[in-house]
Amino acid sequence: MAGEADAPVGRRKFLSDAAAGTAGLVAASNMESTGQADQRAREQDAGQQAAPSDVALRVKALESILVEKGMVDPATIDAVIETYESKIGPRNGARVVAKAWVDAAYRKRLLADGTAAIAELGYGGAQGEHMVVVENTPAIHNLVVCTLCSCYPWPVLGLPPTWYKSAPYRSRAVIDPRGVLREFGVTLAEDVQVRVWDSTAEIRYLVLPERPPGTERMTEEQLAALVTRDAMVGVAKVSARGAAA
Ligand SMILES: [Co+2]
Repeated sequence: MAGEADAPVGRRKFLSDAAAGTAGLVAASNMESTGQADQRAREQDAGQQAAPSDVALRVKALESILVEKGMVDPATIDAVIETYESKIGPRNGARVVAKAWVDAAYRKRLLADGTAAIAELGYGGAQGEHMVVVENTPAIHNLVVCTLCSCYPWPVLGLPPTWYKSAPYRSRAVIDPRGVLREFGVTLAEDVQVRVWDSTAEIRYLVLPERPPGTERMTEEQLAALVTRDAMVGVAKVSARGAAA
């Protein structure tokens, strides 16, 4: 894909690494309620018939015909998808994060009931997903994964990136979250606790990253421009560097 050429080594590794499968890792994550486990079992049943959906096959067929007839350039399609993955999609989440940084009452509502607080800004899932927002602090780092498929908080982040759907990320995020974070360029001190959140069809997690130092005088809009998709999945921190002041 167009965007992968300049992706960090870590992401490319997740795309190419044929390491461990995911069997048995759900228990290892050790943090699911019974309800989530039931949902997980249903997802797993569905996943075992892992043929592409009818819609996916039709889309692929259409794309092939358009490319074959020279009507579209595959690089253009990739560029559009990349835009939705990394630019347009995550802007909703970035606005949620920036508002939480500048408005203490909103932050409190967001952490207490993510679904309702996100809906206040006009974002919500048509499928009724429950949104849970988890806050990074100097002592706690949160990381989001879907161990079985690619459940993702799409109303606030758009389309999941390819690495998020890759088997190596899905398995290693649970087995070795610190190692995964290092490959994304995030090295955490030993005393920082890492929490891994396993998304389901019904519960989607969004990370509220730490507000970077040196941003005290920024407006909500300027802050939103700093917030990246990766930071809201928990594989990056938000940096004030390179900010449009
Ligand atoms: Co899933």
